[in-house]
Amino acid sequence: MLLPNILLTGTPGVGKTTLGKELASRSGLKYINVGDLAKEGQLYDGYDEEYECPMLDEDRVVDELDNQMTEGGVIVDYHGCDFFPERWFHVVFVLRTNTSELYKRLETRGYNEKKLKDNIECEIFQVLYEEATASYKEEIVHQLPSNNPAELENNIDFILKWIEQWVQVHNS
Ligand code: DAT
Repeated sequence: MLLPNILLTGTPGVGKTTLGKELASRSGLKYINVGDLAKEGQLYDGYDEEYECPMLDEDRVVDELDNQMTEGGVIVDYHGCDFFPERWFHVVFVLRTNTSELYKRLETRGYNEKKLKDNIECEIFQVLYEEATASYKEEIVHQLPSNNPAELENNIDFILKWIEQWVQVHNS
């Protein structure tokens, strides 16, 4: 059976992981968190002194995932998308969260002032939405609000329906 690949993107803290894991358990698709994958495989290339974090080796991440992506049925979670091959994804969801709510979530994570400010600005200036529309056909890029549990439920329902339709169209 043909299954779609879904990209969940957006500023850190908008709820990609929460949504991705729930979607995977309800749809049977496989969930992949690119940050965790890189950590497990040490897919890094250098260290970012300013942000005090290792830098992703994008080419190795792509190589690592390519076979699975070609097979289909994968939900990918990452706060970036311009280095993934365009052919990988059938749909892209950019989660969006209001500034005050996002601030609370990131503060809980213990982010320092600079990291907090940069991530809030990233959301205000819709950096990830613009990256997504620059990297994929606009008609496959959708923004979803992700401020509260009701919106999370709506997003799950919406994406499950989208998957069901895609599967019907591509397997008949
Ligand atoms: P991300 O993977 O985008 O970094 P996350 O899934 O780890 O985000 O979520 C960050 C925090 O926000 C976490 O404590 C769960 C919470 N959260 C996620 N989606 C939410 C929603 N729709 N409503 C309320 N809280 C949410």
